[in-house]
Amino acid sequence: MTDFFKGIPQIRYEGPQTTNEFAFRHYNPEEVVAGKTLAEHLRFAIAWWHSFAWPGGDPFGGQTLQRPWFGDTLDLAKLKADVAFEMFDILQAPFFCFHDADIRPEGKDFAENTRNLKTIVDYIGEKMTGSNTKLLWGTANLFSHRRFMSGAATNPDPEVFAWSAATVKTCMDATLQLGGQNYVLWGGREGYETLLNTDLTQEAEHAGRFLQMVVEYKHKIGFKGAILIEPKPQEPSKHQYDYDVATVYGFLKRFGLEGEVKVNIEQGHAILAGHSFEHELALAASLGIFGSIDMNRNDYQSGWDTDQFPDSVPEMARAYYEVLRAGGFTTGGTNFDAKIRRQSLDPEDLILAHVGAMDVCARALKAAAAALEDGGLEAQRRARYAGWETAEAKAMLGSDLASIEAMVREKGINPEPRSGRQERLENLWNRFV
Ligand code: XLS
Ligand code: NI
Ligand code: NI
Repeated sequence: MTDFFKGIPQIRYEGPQTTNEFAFRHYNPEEVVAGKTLAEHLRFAIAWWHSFAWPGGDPFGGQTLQRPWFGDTLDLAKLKADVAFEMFDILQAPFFCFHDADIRPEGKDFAENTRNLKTIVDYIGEKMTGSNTKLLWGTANLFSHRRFMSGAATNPDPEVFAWSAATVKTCMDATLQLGGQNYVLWGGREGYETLLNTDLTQEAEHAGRFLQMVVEYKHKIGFKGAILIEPKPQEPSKHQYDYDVATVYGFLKRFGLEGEVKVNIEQGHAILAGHSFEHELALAASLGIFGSIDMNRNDYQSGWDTDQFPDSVPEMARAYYEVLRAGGFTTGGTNFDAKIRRQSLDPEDLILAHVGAMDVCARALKAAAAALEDGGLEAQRRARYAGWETAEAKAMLGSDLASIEAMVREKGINPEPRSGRQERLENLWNRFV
């Protein structure tokens, strides 16, 4: 045991009336809602990078957080893992997620990176045998080190492509070893700063081939989890290729991967792309590529990826409504890709940020489940399209423009607009949140 979280009790459900800060007020992991426990619905995961590796910097200032495990040695990386598993236990967290660079010290070359990764993955594997926390997904950090400044798979330098492919192989091996349920690729530097030096065509070809290799390797090693792309429109590059769900789907189709790869959708990224979170979720479900979510929020004034913890039940309820309509998570879950503010120095801040966020998500999920169970919204959605249930309307889709023109003349078709009932539906929705 380390003493980092000394005095902080394990968080338990005490109900909405409790005034105990160190308790769940809404997240009762065992509570059954719509046929599953809240733990099974929500599948919460802790992000290693934000919670244990982030030093608290911003563009104008450096490190604010001083953690006893900061430093590039294997012993400190093990201490970091010890503290991580203590936090998972305090929160009863079902899952965690990691990048290679979050968990291992940076080596002087590829061989040392791989050795370091193996040592720490073995160590984490041992810790997992005595813990209830599982791995939701692993990934490779192909964006922080200076070698990736012009991209990883899309880098003009084939040596960077090679380094990146080799690194992803080691991270997929690590994810398999730890029983991970998904493998994520966020194209951190896959984009451009200026079109003046960029060959869009060639970069897309390389990115497509890279992803095919990932899928080939997944089958080769018998990894049963899902491969997930995480879309994001801007930041860090001026333009990111995996802009949003629609763009990623087009890319997957182009390279024949739409049946192999799904998406990990992040709240803040959806907003940066000019969409709502629920739009991205609904679209992914409709395209058959919904995988998992990164839960967070951005500050609505600052306009960049501030990765704060979610605090809005009504907004999250709209998101979970789409998750439930999509049939819920299979391999995916709710990963808190969120960090405390740089002034939140205390160990308690780290714990309570997660407690609050888990409660917000639980309330949102329960509201969404109640709205879905009520059925009123879905009945009205279906009623709006009821005209298409007639044989005549269906036959029209197999017809052609000239025949439809003849039909419109013959029948004297002259459509009368009908209310979309938006406010009435909003009122109905608001009964549940
Ligand atoms: C950054 C991304 C990143 C991915 C994992 O904006 O959200 O944290 O989730 O590489
Ligand atoms: Ni993000
Ligand atoms: Ni993310």
